[in-house]
Amino acid sequence: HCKYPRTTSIIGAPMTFGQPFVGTDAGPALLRDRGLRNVLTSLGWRVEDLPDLDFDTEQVSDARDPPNARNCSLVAQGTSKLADTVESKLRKGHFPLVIGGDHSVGIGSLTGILRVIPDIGIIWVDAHADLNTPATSGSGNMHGMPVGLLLDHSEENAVDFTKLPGFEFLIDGPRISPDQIVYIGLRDIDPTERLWIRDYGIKAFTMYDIDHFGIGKVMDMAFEHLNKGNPNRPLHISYDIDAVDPLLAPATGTKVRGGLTYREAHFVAEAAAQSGNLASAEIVEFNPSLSDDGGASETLELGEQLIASFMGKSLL
Ligand code: EXY
Ligand code: MN
Ligand code: MN
Ligand code: MN
Repeated sequence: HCKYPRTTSIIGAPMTFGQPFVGTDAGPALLRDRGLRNVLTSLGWRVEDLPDLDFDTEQVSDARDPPNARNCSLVAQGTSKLADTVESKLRKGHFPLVIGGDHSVGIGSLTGILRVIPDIGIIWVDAHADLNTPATSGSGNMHGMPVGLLLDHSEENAVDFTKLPGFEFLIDGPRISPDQIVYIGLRDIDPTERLWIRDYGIKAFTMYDIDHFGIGKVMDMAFEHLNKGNPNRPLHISYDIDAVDPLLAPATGTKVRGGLTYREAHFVAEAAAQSGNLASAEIVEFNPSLSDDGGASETLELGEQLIASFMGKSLL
C-alpha cells in the first residue's frame, strides 16, 4: 500500500442522544454543504464521501435505559455502527474522518480504532474531560462519558456493561490505558473526573497550563508524553468544538467561557498534522440550532478550517 495520495473516508455520525438538545445531528450535512470534500481534495486527499450513518432518529426511550445513562440503547445502536465503520475503513488503509454528532460518538470512533490500532495515542481537545461513567455522572448524558466508559479502570471503578442495554459490544471491547490519552483545553471538570485524572495519572493540559506555558510548549509536552518510546506512534485527535472559546464557537451545547483562541485552536490542529502520525480524526458537538444564523455559520466555518488544519493545511 503506497502512502500518498491517501484516502480519507468522511464518516457522518449524526448523533443527538448523548445530550439533551436536538440539532447536533445537522453537523455532517452542513459541513458537506459548505464543501468539505473540496477542502480535502485541495489538500491532496483522495476522498470517499460516505452517506451519513443510519442512526435511529426517533427517541423511543427503551424502558431498560438506566436514568444515569440517558438514551443508552440509542447511543449504543449508533456507536456500535460507527465502531464497525471506523474499523473497516482503517483496515482498508483509509483515514477515518468522523463528523459528529455529539461527543458520545467518541465511544464508537475509539472502539473502532482500538480494534485495529490498540496502541493509538489520543489527543482529546475539549473543555470537558468526558470521563464520567453511569456511576459518577450527575447529568446522565452520555456525551460526558466516552473516555470514562473506555478507560481501563481499576476494579472498583469498572463499568458494568451488562447494565447498559445495547452496549454488550463493549463487554470484552478494547480499553484505553490512562497513559494513552492527553487532554488539551480542559476547564470544566467534575469532582470524580478530577480525582481520576490525578489517581490514574492522566496527562491533562488545562486552560491554566495553556496560559502558563503557551500552546506551543503544551503541544510539545503532549507529544513528548505520547511519543515516549515510539516516535512513530499513530495518533487520533478527538476535537470537541466546545474547546474553542464560545465567543468564536457559539453553536454548541455545553459552552464554557475562557476557551482556546482562534490561533490556539488552529495550533493544536496544525501540530497534530505536523506530527506526521495522525491516523484518524473526529470533530464533534456542532449544534447550529443553539445559536442565531450568524453564530451557526461562524461555528461551522471554524470547524471546517480546523478540519483543514488537522488534515494538513499549512500556513506556508
Ligand atoms: N461533565 C458534564 C456531564 O458529564 O454532564 C458535562 C459534559 C459535557 C460533555 C461535552 C461534550 O464535551
Ligand atoms: Mn482504498
Ligand atoms: Mn466532549
Ligand atoms: Mn465538551
